[in-house]
Amino acid sequence: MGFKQLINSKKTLSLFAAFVLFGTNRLMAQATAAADTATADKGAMWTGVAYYVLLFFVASLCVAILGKILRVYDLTQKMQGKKGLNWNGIMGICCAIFLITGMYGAYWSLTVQGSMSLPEAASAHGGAIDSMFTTTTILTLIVFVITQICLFGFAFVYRGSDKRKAYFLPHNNTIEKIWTIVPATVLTILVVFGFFTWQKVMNSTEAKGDINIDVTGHQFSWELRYPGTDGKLGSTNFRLTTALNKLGVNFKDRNSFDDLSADTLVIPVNKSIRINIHAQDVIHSVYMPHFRVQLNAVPGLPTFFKFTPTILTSEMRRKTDDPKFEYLLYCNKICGTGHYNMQKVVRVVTQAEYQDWIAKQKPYLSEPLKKELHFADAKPSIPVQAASNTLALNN
Ligand SMILES: [Cu+2]
Repeated sequence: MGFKQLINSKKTLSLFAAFVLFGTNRLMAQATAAADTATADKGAMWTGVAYYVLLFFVASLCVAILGKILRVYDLTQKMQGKKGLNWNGIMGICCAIFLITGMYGAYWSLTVQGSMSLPEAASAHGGAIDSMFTTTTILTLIVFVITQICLFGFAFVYRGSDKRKAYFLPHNNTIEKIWTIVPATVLTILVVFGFFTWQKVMNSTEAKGDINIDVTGHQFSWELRYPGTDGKLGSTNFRLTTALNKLGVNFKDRNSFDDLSADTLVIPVNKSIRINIHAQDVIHSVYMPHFRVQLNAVPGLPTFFKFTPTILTSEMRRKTDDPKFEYLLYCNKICGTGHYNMQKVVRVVTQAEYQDWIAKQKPYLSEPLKKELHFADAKPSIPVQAASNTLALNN
């Protein structure tokens, strides 16, 4: 195929189109990310795109040149009456090389990146999740190794040769049975194992925790609400949401009077913590990897997760040899541009430290909110504007 034909061929054009689209995508993504930092990064962005475009063309050119050289060599050999290149042999050896390098890559990924996957479990149910994860990983790893060896090993060992003829195997019931029954059995065991583990973790019959905490997600932060001395959280209604009453707490419910707001999710060790999960705009996801906790926060659909932290933050700081270590609550749903920054510090403390901390937290029902709601002890001078905003409360 000549150079003109190469340029004109549909395949080349569609490849180029896909590449341009990919480049534009990259450009758009970078442009969004760089929107805040304005023009400063623009130079770097264009250099980045140009670099990848150039790299793609150089790599394509190298492959094309190598292919042409081999083709010319092959034709020359044939013209001289020789056998030419043994493509079956080359492809077979390529498969063997791919098998060895691929297996090494998988081993490297498992040992180097695998150790980064999950930190030590710091909750009572964490062990059960981990053992399920390990069982699944070991089983899939065994299947992966066997299938890869069979796939590329067979392609190498039984590569095309003039000395032997391929065996024609149209159908074999025994093989069909084996490769249907074995995976079905293994998958059933895994699903049933997972089902019982999840049932045990969620344990909804004993839904009430020692401490109930409301965790509400919105773009792009988490709001926390703790119960006061009565241990009960007041109800909420999204219609009551105002600038001051961010969570739409219903103050007709007396349980809400002593509720507290907090900046850090402080929880006592070895106590059952129930977090009530809410979302105010889009779907977010409460994710605390150390505690093996993850549950979506869906607008209009309150959910909860109950767990028992078992390792103090101070103990974890010693274990990780990191004096600044903090547990974190992340958002695990890509919920918008500020998603990456949507996190809250979680601190596991002793019961005494928790009591000290909770005593210092500010009431959710702040003075300005009392004024907005016309509470008896608030000053009578309420602006007309604010008063009209409270109409929704009487619905
Ligand atoms: Cu989010």
